[in-house]
Amino acid sequence: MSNRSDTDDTNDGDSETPVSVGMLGYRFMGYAHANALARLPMFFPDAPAISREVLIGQDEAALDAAADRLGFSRTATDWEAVIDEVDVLYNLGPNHLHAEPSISALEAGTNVFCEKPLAPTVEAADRMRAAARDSEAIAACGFNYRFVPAIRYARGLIEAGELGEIRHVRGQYLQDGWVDPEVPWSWRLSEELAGSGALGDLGAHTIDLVRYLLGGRVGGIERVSGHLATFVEERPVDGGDESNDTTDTDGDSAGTETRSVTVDDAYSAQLAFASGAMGTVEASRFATGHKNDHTIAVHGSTGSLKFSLERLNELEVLREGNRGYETISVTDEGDPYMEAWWPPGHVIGWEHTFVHENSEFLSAVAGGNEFRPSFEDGYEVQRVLDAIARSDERGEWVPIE
Ligand code: SOE
Repeated sequence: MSNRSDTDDTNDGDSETPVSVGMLGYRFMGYAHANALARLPMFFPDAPAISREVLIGQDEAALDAAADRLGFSRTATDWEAVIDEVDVLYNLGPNHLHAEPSISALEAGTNVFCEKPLAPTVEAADRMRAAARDSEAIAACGFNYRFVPAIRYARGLIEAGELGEIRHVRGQYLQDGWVDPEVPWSWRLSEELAGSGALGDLGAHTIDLVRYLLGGRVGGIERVSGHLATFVEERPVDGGDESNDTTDTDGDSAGTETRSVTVDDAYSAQLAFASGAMGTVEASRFATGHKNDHTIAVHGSTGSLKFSLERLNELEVLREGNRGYETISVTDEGDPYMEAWWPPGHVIGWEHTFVHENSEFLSAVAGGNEFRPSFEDGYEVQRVLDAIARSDERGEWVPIE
């Protein structure tokens, strides 16, 4: 791997020492975050300079090619050998690899950005948040939908009391990437590797948004009633490495070997808040016709709001006294993050949420400031996911433990 001079995302020859980044994982989330790092100097010049130092993975050939495309100076196949050589470790690996590298990095004083869900289990998430508490380093959990301008705008309306007393929140995360039973097995279908299916992969986002938007206004989730379902119990194994993320492969299964699906393909749950407010949340990987359809609605005593990721530049708001919803284009200069991009009305996309998230996280690292969502937030989400799964097993409401 040749060393490169163009992998330092320095800001206009800034003399500051770049924040060095090690990135574990180089598929879907690797591209999302490496793209975000590359955009920072141009659109968020106040963010610290970044050096894309080392890309970490198992398959050396794939790793080399990925390092070229993602702009990393070198590669490594052993995360333990490099976690104390960088300022930040991005842990973008499969869920079962979230705990150990993140904990080791924090113990070495290295800042950590770990993708969601924080861990496959609430026990592992608890160990991760304990390591973050014991470390001076910053520990972030990758709930990128907090960094959608319309979501930030929505939170401002709720916080300002524009909706009045909160009565309902309802969230859906609908995809259909697994409807075809021939889509090969992936680590995302294994309870041992992922922890859960749609519940943790998609539901984690929704539960985090519920917490982020409603904050202290509903007194937290007290108990839940959950239902999980698996529609396809076996899937073909493709020729690639078993941790292949099927969303990244061509989906052709080479042989006749099959492997069991040991997680949910869909979940639904009811949430009871301390304030008496009600929540209804669900996610499915079998919502035929829905590609990445994350929606959330909040209904209060004097108003409501509705957000859809498929129209992420807009927010539908019903204000007191109006007969119907108004559709607000959250693209004005004064709207969250929008001054970094284009004139009003020039819409942004899914990938921009990662640029916003990384600018905030890396600025917090450079300034030694708190960053949210943290490992504490990731742990609180994991407690809710765990309760939903326990409720499904018992067939009754269960408290958050
Ligand atoms: C699942 O396909 C997935 O990639 C999630 O893992 C991501 O968190 C979500 O943003 C998009 O869908």
